[in-house]
Amino acid sequence: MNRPLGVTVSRHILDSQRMHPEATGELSGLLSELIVAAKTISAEVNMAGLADVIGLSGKTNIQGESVQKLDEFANNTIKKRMARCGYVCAMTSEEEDDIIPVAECYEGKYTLAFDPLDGSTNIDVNASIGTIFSIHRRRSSLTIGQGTIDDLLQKGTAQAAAGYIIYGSSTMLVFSTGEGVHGFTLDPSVGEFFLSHPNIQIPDRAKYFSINEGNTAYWDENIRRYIAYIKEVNKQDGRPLSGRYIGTLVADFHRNLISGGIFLYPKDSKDANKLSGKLRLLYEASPFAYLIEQAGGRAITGDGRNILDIEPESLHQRVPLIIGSKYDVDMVEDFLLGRR
Ligand code: AFP
Repeated sequence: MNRPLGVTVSRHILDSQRMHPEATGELSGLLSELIVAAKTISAEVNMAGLADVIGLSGKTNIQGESVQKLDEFANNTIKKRMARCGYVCAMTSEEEDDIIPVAECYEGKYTLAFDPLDGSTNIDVNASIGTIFSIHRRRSSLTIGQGTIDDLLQKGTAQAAAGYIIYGSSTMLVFSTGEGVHGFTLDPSVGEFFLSHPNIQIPDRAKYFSINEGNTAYWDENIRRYIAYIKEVNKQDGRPLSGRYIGTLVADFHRNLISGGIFLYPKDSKDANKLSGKLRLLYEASPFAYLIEQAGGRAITGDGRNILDIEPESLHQRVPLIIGSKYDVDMVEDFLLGRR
């Protein structure tokens, strides 16, 4: 079989680094280590159903959710590899209560926030799952040694890079370092990611909408009005939109990014004490908001804030998230802010 002479992800990262003579190569090094962790997780995910890797680990995470064995494996793989890579000074994981410290002899100038395995309820049913990451430059001085929680609690606008790996019909890595969004597909026969989706731009108009409609009773009236509106028939302006919801944000985001779509996890009243969102700012909303803006889309909370402008207050803070094609996010905002 003739194989195309593809651009490997390492080649792509090094070429981008060359465009910046001031670059030290540390971000490139960090990304390369993360890619090794992703390949390790991908190999384990592909064993699900064969080896004893599916099912519960018997533990509960900070969010009060049961931890799957694969969740635990992915978390440990990233944590152990990145703690010794020499490029990060502190980490936080969706699966850990507190900041993950990095030994002083290994500390570097970046921080890493990650969701090791997003969509864990989909593991047992063979639907797509993913890993999400967000990288910031540390704010504290390198001379201080270990990074602090303050280094991790930074706005989305300050990200140096963000991305995800989707374990789906193939394994894909999609990331941005602020110069567009690029997608790479893993060729499992050679164990290498090749550039398959250069410079991804999200279509300006959504083809799909993604929301958990089981939550309708908990939504604000304005969200109900918007969802009813996009289901109305109006061929001229492309309605009704088609509904697609996987329940793995990585997979819902990826489909909408490629095909044009809008994903909504608005604030709801499920928690009787307060109206809140479900998704986590540092591990989900912020990295995806960074990617979507790089791809020409938008990400908002629905109450007048852009996701990237939110100053995080805690590691596991939750936010409402409305993200996707620009035209459609603008439209939701009009509904939510009472302009329609
Ligand atoms: P899990 O990783 O616990 O399965 O959560 C997945 C997730 O955080 C995100 O990936 C989905 O978009 C969202 O939750 C789905 O939530 P609902 O099940 O409430 O629709």
